[in-house]
Amino acid sequence: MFKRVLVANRGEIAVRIIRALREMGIESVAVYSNPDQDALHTILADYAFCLDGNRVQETYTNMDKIINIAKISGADAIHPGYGFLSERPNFAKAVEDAGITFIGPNSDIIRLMGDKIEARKVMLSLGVPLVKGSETAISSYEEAALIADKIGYPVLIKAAAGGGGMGMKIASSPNELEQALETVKNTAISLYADESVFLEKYLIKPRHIEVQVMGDKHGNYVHLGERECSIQRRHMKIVEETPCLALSPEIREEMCKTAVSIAKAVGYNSVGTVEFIYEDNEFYFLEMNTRIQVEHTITEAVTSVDLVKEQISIAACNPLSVKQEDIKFNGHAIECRIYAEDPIKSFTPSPGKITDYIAPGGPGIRLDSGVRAGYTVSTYYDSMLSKLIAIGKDRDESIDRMKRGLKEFYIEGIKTNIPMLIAIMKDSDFKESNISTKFLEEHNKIIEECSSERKTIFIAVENSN
Ligand code: MV4
Repeated sequence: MFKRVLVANRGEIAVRIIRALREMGIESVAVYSNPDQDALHTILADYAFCLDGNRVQETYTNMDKIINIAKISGADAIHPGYGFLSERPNFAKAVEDAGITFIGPNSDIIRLMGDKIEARKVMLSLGVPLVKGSETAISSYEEAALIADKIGYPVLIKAAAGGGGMGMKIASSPNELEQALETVKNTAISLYADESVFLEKYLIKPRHIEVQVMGDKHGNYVHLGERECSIQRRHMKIVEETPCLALSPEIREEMCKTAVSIAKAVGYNSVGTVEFIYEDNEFYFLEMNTRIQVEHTITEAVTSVDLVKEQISIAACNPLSVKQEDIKFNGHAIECRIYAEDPIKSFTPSPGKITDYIAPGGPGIRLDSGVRAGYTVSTYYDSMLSKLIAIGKDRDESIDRMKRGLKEFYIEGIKTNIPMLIAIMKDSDFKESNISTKFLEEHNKIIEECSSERKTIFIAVENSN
């Protein structure tokens, strides 16, 4: 096992990783930017190194500096968390080349899954269901038009190097195709320096369901069930839950088996997630994420498997601690992401100092947070502050606990999306799990209620924020 691990991240996930390391008897090394000098992850780690001298925006992506600090501090592994350097094959490779263990799958798998066209080819060869579309990169407008005519509009143009909703554009009819193609190509060049794009039939109102998998370095593979992640806004997930009410036991089994077969086929050796879209009782592969995900917490809640400890242990060449038949699914879990956003300024980031802070607790509540009273939220980083997880014997109980936890959560000094989360929990369609990726677009009243200055809402905000 490792003696000391550098955590190349910040916020709640850095805290989450430090906690796992401490339970495992491994020392933690934090890195931090100037604005994060008194952040929770900086305080909680056994050692902390300042990464100043860079533009603060680039601090946590400075590969050379981070690898250097790992060497200086005597860390034998680096945990990248999510975002930042977590899915950059060149970073994973550089870490390995420096004689340090990268806590994640090997760099070849990260590279493969980072190329959505290559990933599609692998899935095609494995017989994994794919949305109809191009099998290779689109080389010309004429080729795109031909494929689009064959599969029918609307179509979605996606960047090969994209993912998570970045670099995509819908063409609803032939006359929008050329423009959409140009736009995605240009975005792809400026964001990823790679102009490869592909095309898929656009599913109008799917659910987004993903399966958690794990593989070790000894050829063992398991799944840990699915997560329903449909409730999102501008590609930012807001609420996730497990299990997904829409799945029959048969489809769930099929989806989880498919995810495991993908992990096996590529020799996946870490924790990972296979993303699907689901519509009309059919699921289709979207992408595979090779990192620990934000919403891993709900899977932990219903399986009692600690995914971060497992990820660290796998990287240290240990076999998985569980076999498929040992994994039992208990109860229902929901995660709400707490963002520092101002609802009356159309949910733009709301930076500032947290002047008072009361964390929710009690039965069935877990809070993973990167902030505390006295901490100043800056605009340099993602505006997600915390994740509130509610666990119950069934979905109704987890919803009741979530509502209660959200009302207890008191964050003074900045605006948050807590009122919107409470409105979602109270919504009748949500209660019936009548949801899709279009949920918030179709429930404008949830957003309007939270963003208007109507007195009733303001009382609610004042009392329960
Ligand atoms: C799609 C789609 C509909 N049809 N592909 C967005 C994130 C990226 N992983 C792929 N995404 C989508 N791909 C086809 N052919 C709809 C989405 C999508 C979405 C997917 C998951 C979660 C939220 C989403 C919100 C809007 C669109």
